[in-house]
Amino acid sequence: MQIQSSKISDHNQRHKTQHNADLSYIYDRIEKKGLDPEEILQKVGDFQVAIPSWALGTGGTRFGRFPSGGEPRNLEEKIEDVGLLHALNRSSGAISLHIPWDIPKDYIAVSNLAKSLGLKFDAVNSNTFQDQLNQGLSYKFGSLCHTDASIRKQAVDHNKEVIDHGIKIGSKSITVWLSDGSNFPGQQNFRKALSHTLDSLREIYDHLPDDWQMFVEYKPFEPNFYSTVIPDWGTSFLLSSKLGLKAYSLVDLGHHLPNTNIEQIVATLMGEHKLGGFHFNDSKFADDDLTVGAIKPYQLFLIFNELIYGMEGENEGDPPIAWMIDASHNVKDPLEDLLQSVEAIKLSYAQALLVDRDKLEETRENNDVVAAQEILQDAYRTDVRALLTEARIRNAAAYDPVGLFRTLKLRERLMKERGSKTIATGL
Ligand code: LRH
Ligand code: MN
Repeated sequence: MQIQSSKISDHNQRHKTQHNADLSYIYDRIEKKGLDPEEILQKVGDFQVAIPSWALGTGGTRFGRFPSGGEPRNLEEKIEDVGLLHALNRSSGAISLHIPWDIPKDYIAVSNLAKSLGLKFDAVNSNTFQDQLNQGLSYKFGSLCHTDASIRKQAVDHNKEVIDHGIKIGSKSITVWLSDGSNFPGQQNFRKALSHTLDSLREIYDHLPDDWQMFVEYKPFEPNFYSTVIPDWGTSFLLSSKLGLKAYSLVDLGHHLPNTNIEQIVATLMGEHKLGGFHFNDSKFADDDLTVGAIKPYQLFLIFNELIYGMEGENEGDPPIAWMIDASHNVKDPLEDLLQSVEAIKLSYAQALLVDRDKLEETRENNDVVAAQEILQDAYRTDVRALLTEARIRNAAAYDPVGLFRTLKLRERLMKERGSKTIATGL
């Protein structure tokens, strides 16, 4: 399913007057700050977020799953759904695949379909947190860390296969998240588990093409509830530093214990040139995988404040950071949820671009704490939504993506096309 461009231009035309009023407000605010609205608009327009292939259907918890209907039944329909998102916001220009949930049957056809929708393939994800039907040995007690060398080998081979799939579709990075850990004191030898994991990651690292990256994703708990082999940024940084220049840490916002200062972790990893990418989502308690910006929007702004400090400064020469969403939708329409998440990410980026960095540095050097907060919160409290809207309209996308998704009854059309009981592979 594709959206006729006339539907989008008619929609935008209907909102032209209101939009122009909103736009002149923000242009005026930005110029008063001595900043160039066009320069910021260009950066906002160019900012693309990768959509997770495993979040195009409704997710669930162990307590239940409530499918929304019209979910994609295969990889091609997942790519089409990301194509719909990209047509509506021209900001979802990539898809991140999870293997084996999304093994392409026809690499050429899948690549051509993605290209025809203006999509690239971001990081591919391995999966040694589940046992597949045709799998010889179980990952019940771990994978890359396992006490049994043949199980470690099976997991290493899987990750190499994931890289090979990625090469065939033009991806340039692999994300390795390990559920490996233990549920009880005494169950695991922490030292052996970590050294096995490092040795196994090194074998996978050596399989990377020269222009590839490996993202080491950390998580404090779940599915193991006593220890996780890679629980925090420090362990991920340790491993990615020992592995080499192609290895980086990946920050999943939901993978932090309550009240963790994630923006400080971002600053530290960037300072070491080891921040590779993000899994954006939001959370109240744990790895809730909620809509980005739904719970802690100020934290997201503060994270982008640190990101821009690096991107426009000491990290200018670094490889581009991988901007990816990792969310799960229990009660929202998956596509509406993803549209809201992309919007929230770009809002925080745009707000952070309004921070007067030189003035902020000055207040910090003078320990003028009040003035520092005033500078940050003035940017955070600036309504930049019209800037994002203008960037969309200039890229032939929709004034109101969620609004148009509903007006065009896209979910209803997907349900008619695919059925109301279809369930997408994924979490
Ligand atoms: C683990 C995780 C990881 C994915 C999975 C779907 O919680 O964040 O990034 O492999 O979710
Ligand atoms: Mn993740």
